[in-house]
Amino acid sequence: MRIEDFPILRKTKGRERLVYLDSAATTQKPESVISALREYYENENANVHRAQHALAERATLAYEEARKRVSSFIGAGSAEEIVFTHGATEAVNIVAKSFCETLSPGDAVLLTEMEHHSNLVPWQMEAAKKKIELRFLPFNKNGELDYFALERLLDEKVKLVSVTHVSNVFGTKNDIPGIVEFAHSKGVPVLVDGAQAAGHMAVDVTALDCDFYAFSGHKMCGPTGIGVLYGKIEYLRSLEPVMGGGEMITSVWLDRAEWNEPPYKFEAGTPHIAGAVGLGAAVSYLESIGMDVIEKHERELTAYALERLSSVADLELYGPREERAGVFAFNLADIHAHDVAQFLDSRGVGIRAGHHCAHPLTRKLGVPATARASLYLYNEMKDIDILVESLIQCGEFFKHGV
Ligand code: C6P
Repeated sequence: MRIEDFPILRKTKGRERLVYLDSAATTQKPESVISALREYYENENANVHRAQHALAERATLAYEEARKRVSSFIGAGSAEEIVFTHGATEAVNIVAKSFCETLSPGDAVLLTEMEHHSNLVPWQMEAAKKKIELRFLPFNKNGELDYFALERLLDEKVKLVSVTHVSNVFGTKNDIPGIVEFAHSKGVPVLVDGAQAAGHMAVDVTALDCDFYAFSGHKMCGPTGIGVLYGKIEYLRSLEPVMGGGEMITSVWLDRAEWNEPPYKFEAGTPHIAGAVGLGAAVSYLESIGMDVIEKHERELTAYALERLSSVADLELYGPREERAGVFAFNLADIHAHDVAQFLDSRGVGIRAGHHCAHPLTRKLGVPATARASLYLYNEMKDIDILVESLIQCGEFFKHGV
């Protein structure tokens, strides 16, 4: 719908334009984000919160303005609740490291079997250090969480739940309000990994009532290297910082230091200022279209893709048939997913193949890898037609060699 806003998508390969179906890995950037980065470096570049000169003031204003935009975009209570990070991965690591410091041996953290490594490995690292038990909510054959198992798994040992909003393999939209309500009824806070949700659907952390929400700018039209940890202010105030350095302190002596207020307490060192400005521009871009419009567009594309993909012979599609995002992991006959991706690339269609940084999920499916096509606001029905035609050709090619 908005291809003309994205310079990289306006380019053509031969006579054809690229059909980009790898937005779950990273999204393309609109002109307005690219020019915000350029504008920042040309007119405002300086370090933030440090110097008294005019440029430093402009840079600080731009950085803090971006924080306010992000805060309002996700419905946070205030900009203090927005910590800028490198991405969703760093955001989860901050909570894992800091929160697990408050736990005792024998305490448990509840995750799910469909987590991306970013919401699994940080917990494994802390669990090993602190002798914390990790528990996993299982998924069923449709790639949906077994919510009945919550009753059994979420007992008094569990001190935190951390779950993905949308699966980066199945496209499952998890019932976050239900999980939060149940966890809170037991006094347990919830971290949501929103890497595949933010920028695709309207996210309101206040309505979700989650305690932490992590996401990456580059998956929602923003630059790489910038992301967000939203945390309820009471948690950000009480948790200890995990990285020391400039910016995160108010006073330092040779033997000790006093921490700054949140969010600065969690932003040690010079931040990715231009990245934050670019993320602010991405938020403005998405808001100018309207998150409801984006969500509707993706819902229509997803329904169309489900229908078209089901017509491809020998294609096994993973994940739910309903209530899912535009992320489609599949295998085609007995052709290796990497071969499928390579064949499609030769037709100008970019998809991803592999384990999608979710080894335990892929292992449970019993396959070495899956191919994955993922959609965003700039995709059209025609892209899905091209994907399906290319998959049919791929099947024929590997069957008959033509
Ligand atoms: N998934 C994918 O192709 P970073 O790398 O920090 O921006 O995002 C990590 C991350 C966390 N959670 C989920 C659910 C994710 O999907 C991702 C990133 C990409 O699926 C790259 S592996």
